[in-house]
Amino acid sequence: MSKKGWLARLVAGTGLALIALQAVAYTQTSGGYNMPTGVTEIAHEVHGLHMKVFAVCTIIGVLVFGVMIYSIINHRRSRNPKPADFHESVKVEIAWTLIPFVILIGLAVPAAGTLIRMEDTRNSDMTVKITGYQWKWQYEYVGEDVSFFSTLSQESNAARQTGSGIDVTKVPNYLVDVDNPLMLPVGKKVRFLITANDVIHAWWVPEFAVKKDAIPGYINEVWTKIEQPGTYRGVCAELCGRDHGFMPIVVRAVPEEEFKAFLAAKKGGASEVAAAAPATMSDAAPVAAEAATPAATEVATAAAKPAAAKDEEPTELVKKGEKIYKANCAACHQADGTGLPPNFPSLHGSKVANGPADAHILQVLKGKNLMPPFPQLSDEDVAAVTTYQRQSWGNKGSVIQPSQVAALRK
Ligand code: HEC
Ligand SMILES: [Cu+2]
Repeated sequence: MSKKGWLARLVAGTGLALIALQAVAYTQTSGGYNMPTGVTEIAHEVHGLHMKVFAVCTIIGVLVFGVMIYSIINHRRSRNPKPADFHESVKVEIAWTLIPFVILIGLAVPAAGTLIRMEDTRNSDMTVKITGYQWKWQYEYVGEDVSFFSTLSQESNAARQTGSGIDVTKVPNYLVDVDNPLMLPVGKKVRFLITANDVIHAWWVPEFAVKKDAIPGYINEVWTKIEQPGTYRGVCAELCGRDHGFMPIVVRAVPEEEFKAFLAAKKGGASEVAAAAPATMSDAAPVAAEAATPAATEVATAAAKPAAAKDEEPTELVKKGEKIYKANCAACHQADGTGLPPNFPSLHGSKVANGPADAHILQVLKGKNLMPPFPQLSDEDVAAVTTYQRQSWGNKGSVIQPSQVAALRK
């Protein structure tokens, strides 16, 4: 072989080795190209499996491509025009059947073990029901009477609007931040029951190695046990419609004491708690006086009208409506109804909230321009939230009943 030929090989070989070394180095750094090592035992196992498979693939790749490249160069036609034509070698056939078989079994056995452990939700310390909506998550601490919605943070949401003029690189955790993170205790086995209310979503937090489809009508089970306190982020991993990219997941893992304090505070009547779980609302405390008074006369007329059996007491509607408003509408229209002009209009003296009921209901069901539709809200919820808007902030709109919403939904 000529001197030049060897030199070319040396340079090419060194180059390849350097690329390979760099790739390996990157896999070891977090935030590099590799998947995270994670903060749960399962995540570590998954990472370990991934590295094992990666190593096997690399070795096979180097061997196969090595032989291929060697053959292409050394058995090229210009050099050796008569190819060998051996075939039906029993030894070779046995080898290339057995070797892949052994490799696959060697990978499948540990992988199956991890899969079985992932599915084993027995002996969990607590359960969180996760429901996907277009486009938000609902978390319910089963048996604790605590539940709330978790939506894209107001900062990210304002910045993402077309023409917002906000430099998104300056928004902290842009598109991966929420208003109400899921709080979980560290060191506890948490079982998740995952479902959806409209289309298929998927709840995915890479640091936990948890990724499960959220399917309407089905409940999927999975679990986690977080080792270290911290904030862990994820996203919906199933293309679920227009705002699929805007329903991030944030989990805050805290020591058990802090978690208990959080639960207690939520039970102590944080407003969005009951809104998220209308079925469990039982307290019948009187409505805030300011919301009820301006509507008193209209309330009386509306109540006097002959109405369907399931019609709601207006005071109940306003009370429920405030909670639904805070959970679903306040991000844009603000808790005090003043909005964030110019994009999100104030509802004080709003034409829609003081105008015909149908237009108001349709705006909530179907959305309008920058305002998303809310088909996931029940008839009762829509009636409640629109009534709340029509009776608040000096507005003089009429009461809206669930039956009116039902009629327009068709
Ligand atoms: C993502 C932000 C956003 C959310 C959340 C939102 N809205 Fe809106 N809303 C808007 C925008 C933008 C408009 C103006 C739409 C237009 O006319 O172009 C609007 C307009 C309205 C109006 C009409 C105001 C007027 O007089 O022009 C009403 C009523 C309203 N929204 C009710 C609701 C209700 C009820 C909810 C919660 C269920 C809600 N909105 C949630 C963005 C939002
Ligand atoms: Cu989704």
